[in-house]
Amino acid sequence: MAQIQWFPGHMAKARKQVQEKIKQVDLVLEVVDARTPESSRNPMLDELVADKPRIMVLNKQDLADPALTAAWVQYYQDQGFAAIAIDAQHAKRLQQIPQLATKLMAEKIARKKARGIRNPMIKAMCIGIPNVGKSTVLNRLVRRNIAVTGNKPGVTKNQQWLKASDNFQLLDTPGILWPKFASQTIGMRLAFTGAIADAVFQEDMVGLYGLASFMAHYPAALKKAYHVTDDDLNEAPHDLLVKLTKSQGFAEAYDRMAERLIFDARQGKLGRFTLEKPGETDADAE
Ligand SMILES: Nc1nc2c(ncn2[C@@H]2O[C@H](COP(=O)(O)OP(=O)(O)OP(=O)(O)O)[C@@H](O)[C@H]2O)c(=O)[nH]1
Ligand SMILES: [Mg+2]
Repeated sequence: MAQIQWFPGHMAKARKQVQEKIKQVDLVLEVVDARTPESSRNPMLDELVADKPRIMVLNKQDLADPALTAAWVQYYQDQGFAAIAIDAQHAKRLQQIPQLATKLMAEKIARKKARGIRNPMIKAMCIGIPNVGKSTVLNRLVRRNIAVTGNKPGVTKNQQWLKASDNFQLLDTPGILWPKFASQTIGMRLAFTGAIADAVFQEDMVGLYGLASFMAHYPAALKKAYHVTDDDLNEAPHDLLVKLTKSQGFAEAYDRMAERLIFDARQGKLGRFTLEKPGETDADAE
């Protein structure tokens, strides 16, 4: 899988742009998908962001498992980050972001005021992998739909400054992936939630990964959506995929059943789910 080219030229360019702009900003909003918080963190960004103050924004919490979202917020706070879970499609709680930013910048703001700057500007850069909702978060913060958004990776093509208020400015950036995932599971999680273009992975592999996860952690969702029985849940994931393919009317087109499962999960039709737990290794997950 590492051979597949999902790190096209525009991502290398986006990375370079972040590197250039990082010096101009006071803090960083790192947006992750609450369904895959750790897998949706780009390890390259740690290096780029270095010691800039950072707010971890766990977005799409409306789609994620609430108990696990709370556990993840705690996990990041324990690591010394400011962290907040939000649903950027609704403005609720979003104002906590400028509040947190002001708190993190308190010393710097005080220094600027002491130098006679009456209303110091806070500049924040929004970073993260594709499709986690960076542009949607920024549109909410500026209360206008300026940044283009869309439910596929790679919507934002260029950096763009947006003004949230007289003293809060935000930089939208294109989503950046990294050239090689540490494990296959990370790739599967990102494909299942739509952070990587669908064309990069085989649907049946991604669907099978999703099915196995739901069998292990959210069996009730499968029972409700596809009338899966307790006996079915004892089958190997592959056998259940074959069975579902038939029962859902796709005959032997396993890829179409896989596609359906991925689609339903992304739409929220299988309920709220989170694909990883704090402290769990990929080996545990596999
Ligand atoms: N359910 C749900 N959907 C969201 C949320 N935030 C964003 N979305 C949707 O997720 C999709 C991606 O949002 P964008 O804001 O375009 O994502 P992005 O991170 O800017 O993506 P790139 O520009 O491709 O890197 C869009 O269809 C949004 O409507 C959220 O909190 N909940
Ligand atoms: Mg965007």
